[in-house]
Amino acid sequence: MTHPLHLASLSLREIRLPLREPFRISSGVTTERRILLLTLTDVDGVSVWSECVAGEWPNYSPETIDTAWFALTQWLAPRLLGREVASAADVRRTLDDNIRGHPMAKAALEMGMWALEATRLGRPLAIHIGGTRTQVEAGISMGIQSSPAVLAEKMLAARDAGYARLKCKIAPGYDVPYVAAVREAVGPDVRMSVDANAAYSLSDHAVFTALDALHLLYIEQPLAQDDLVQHAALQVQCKTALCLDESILDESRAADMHQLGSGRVINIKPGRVGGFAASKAIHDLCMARGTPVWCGGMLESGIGRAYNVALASLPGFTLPGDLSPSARYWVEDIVTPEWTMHPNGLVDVPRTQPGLGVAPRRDRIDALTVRETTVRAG
Ligand code: OSB
Ligand code: MG
Repeated sequence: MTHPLHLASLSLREIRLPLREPFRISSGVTTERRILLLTLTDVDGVSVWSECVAGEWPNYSPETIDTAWFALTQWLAPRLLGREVASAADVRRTLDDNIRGHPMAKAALEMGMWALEATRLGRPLAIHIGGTRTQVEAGISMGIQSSPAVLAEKMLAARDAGYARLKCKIAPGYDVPYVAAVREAVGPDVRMSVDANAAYSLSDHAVFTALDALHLLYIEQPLAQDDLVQHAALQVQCKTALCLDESILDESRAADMHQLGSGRVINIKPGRVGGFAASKAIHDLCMARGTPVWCGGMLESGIGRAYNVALASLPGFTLPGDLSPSARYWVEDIVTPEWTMHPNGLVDVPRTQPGLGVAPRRDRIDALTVRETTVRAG
């Protein structure tokens, strides 16, 4: 079924892409993305693009674009260049062997190898990784705003645009009145969630009790990024499901979450867990236990989004993902066609052409590039 993959060169480039509006979370604000794009080329000259989702600053996870650049050029690319791997499913093991951490750097390479394999086999990426859906539901993730009224107005517009779920970023001082204003504006039936990005502690009972009254789908990552034990204590107190993002780094953490009762939903970001093999393992484990999962986002360009949409088409992704269309983030994306959302909140999964299903716009990418390097076998 699969054929060996043999990488000949890996190109890295950094592009700068300004966001249409600043994105503020509890731990910092992003106004312009510094995006690391990879081009993987095999010995037959077949070439695919992938994206590393590491941020500009280590405020979500320890990785940044600069640590990923270093890890990829110094440690990870040399693991794959000039040697055959039996299949994309084996890449994870090759990259994890005695190299700890750096999941976003690993994921960019590992997911690129899945796309290379799909392309070589003439298959759409989504189908190649086991996706079954033809469309996926998109939710919006809205940054912290200057007032409850401003947030409510934006979320009303998002509801009217068709988003299947509205997620508000929260932080101490920017929580209950903000989320209550949104609930009031959009009505009782709209699916809503909040994401604290680890900004709270167990002593914040009052906040969680008030959120419990707002009928949220889940509260995402309320407590520390490396915690499972305190989340379990909080889940006992909260009626609302907890959803873990930062705390789930692989399938063993997902199993621990189930064992400890630290949450009832998982946000799978393939970058955070090291790629598609790990994402699929978490997905399979959650499906077996009846735990819903959804695909998170990291303000990706249209290249990274292709990978997220493919992942979200797996059967266990039963909740809307952070899969907003291109125009939510960028004046102009770097792929054609751009990603769009139907008025009912659905995004089409590319299922006809081999590979990603969108074409990177080479001229535009060249014009946005601020640095570039190529690593070759040798
Ligand atoms: O916690 O989900 C998060 C962006 C950067 C860092 C962390 C998060 C996010 C998002 C972005 O919520 C969602 C998107 O890409 O639309
Ligand atoms: Mg999150």
